[in-house]
Amino acid sequence: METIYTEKHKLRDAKTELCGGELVEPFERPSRAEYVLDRVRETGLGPVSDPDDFGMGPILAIHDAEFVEFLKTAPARWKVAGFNGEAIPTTWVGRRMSHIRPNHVEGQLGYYALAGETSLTEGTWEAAYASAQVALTGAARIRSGAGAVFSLCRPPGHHATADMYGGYCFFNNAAISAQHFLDHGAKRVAILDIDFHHGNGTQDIFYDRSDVLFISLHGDPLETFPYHLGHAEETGSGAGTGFNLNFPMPPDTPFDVWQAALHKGLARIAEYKPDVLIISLGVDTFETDPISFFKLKSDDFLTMGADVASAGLPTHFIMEGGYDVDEIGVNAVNVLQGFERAN
Ligand code: OKP
Ligand code: ZN
Repeated sequence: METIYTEKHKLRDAKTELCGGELVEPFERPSRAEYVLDRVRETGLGPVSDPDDFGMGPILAIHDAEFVEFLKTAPARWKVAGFNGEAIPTTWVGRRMSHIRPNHVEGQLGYYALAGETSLTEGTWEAAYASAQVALTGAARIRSGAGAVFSLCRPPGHHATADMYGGYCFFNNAAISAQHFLDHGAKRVAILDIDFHHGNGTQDIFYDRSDVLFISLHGDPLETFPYHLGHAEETGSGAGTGFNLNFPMPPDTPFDVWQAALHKGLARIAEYKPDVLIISLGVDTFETDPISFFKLKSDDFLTMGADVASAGLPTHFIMEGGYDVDEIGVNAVNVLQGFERAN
């Protein structure tokens, strides 16, 4: 399986994450992608290629233009405003408050952030742009006939909505890839999100549409990030009713319970008959992930890959989360090897 990768992810190198009232070293750090790349090379998974440049068009097919411009300019504007640290929101649009966009950069952070842990820094926009190009290149490989491809995206994307960033995400790589397939002849795309966290951004982007089936397995939002979306009752709206499927699961969920949900998701995908399957691949379901609460073991990721292969679809793996950095390479590549061995 080919891997798409660029070093430009290193431009996303925040010094701070707001965690438990402290500013800590971000969990979402450059070494994550390095470890995954090392493991891809060590296992001989396949060639590693640079992304092509598809420009802004496919990003703007998903994201609001003013939001994109905000992400690009906010760090410099934050400095001009006289702030010395990294840009972190200090306000929210609370219930019954106005959705008029403020002029001041601090107010715009509150307007565009869906969470407060993610600092905006110089270089973030360029890294997020490159990450989206990695996903688009992976999509193009599938369009030209590859059965599977691994887009080693960083920063991740599944929490980003059309006009909100947060949860370490800026551009929604999976959504950008899905729309790219649809704009090039695909009739139906399924996105299966197996990151520990609910893919609220992807769900939100496609919530009222039937041309993208979104399925997410995740920690129950009553207990964990992103807290405010991801319940089982969320099944889509309007034309999209029935095309959104959530499997929230409680703390300490072991692999057999998780796998039963995976099988239900795969059954729904088989019924939907998509032209292509996108996997939002997070490995923060791992038992020692520092910010998550499932109990999957390294070998379970091999089984998971084999289960995904049983769908028999062209499959675009897009990297999302995973924060036990020492094991992220083994776990992510286990999914890909499990997939390949089953094919
Ligand atoms: C991104 B992805 C740590 C809390 C972290 C944000 C988690 C974002 C996860 N104190 N909250 O889904 O892996
Ligand atoms: Zn996650």
